[in-house]
Amino acid sequence: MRSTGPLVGVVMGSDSDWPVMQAAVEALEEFGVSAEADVISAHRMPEDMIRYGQAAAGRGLKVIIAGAGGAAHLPGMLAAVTTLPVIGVPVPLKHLDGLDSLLSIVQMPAGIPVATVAVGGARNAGLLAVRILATADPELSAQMAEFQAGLRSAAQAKGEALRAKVRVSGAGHGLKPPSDPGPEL
Ligand code: RP5
Repeated sequence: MRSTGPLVGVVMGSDSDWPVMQAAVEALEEFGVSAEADVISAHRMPEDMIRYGQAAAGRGLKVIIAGAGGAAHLPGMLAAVTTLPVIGVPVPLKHLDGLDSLLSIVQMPAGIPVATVAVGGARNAGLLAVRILATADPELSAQMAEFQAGLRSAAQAKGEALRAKVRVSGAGHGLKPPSDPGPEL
């Protein structure tokens, strides 16, 4: 499955969210998933936001990733006007470290889900969108399995390097190096 039009809509409340949100687009690009990106502000352009959400499925989008900061109403409001899965990305702003964004996005009322990733977790939003699309795309699913195998190998290599370091220095567990038995009593 590789349609020509975008399958994922990556939208955000302002272009100031882009430094965080671009990681979602990058993750989608890694898997060859076509995406579009735009600024759709829930508060500053509410009519456009409603239009975007209502038209999204009809335009061929399968997933919406929506990021916003502060009083972050964009993901929830889009979820209210579309049947597509919506993934929310809490964007951290200067104050409150993104906790405000997180709570604004995650505390949705029953019936209108938004799959909320970690504060600043746009890459995971992209990867989650890939997983959703992969349920209907065996090729994409195989790509995801390969990606996860790569993560496992990288983590194993980290463990191997750490074990080797501890063996050499005796550090890391409060151990003395084997060459230093300590003072004789
Ligand atoms: C939110 O207000 C946006 O999502 C952004 O995170 C924040 C600040 O927007 P700007 O003032 O930088 O345009 O709606």
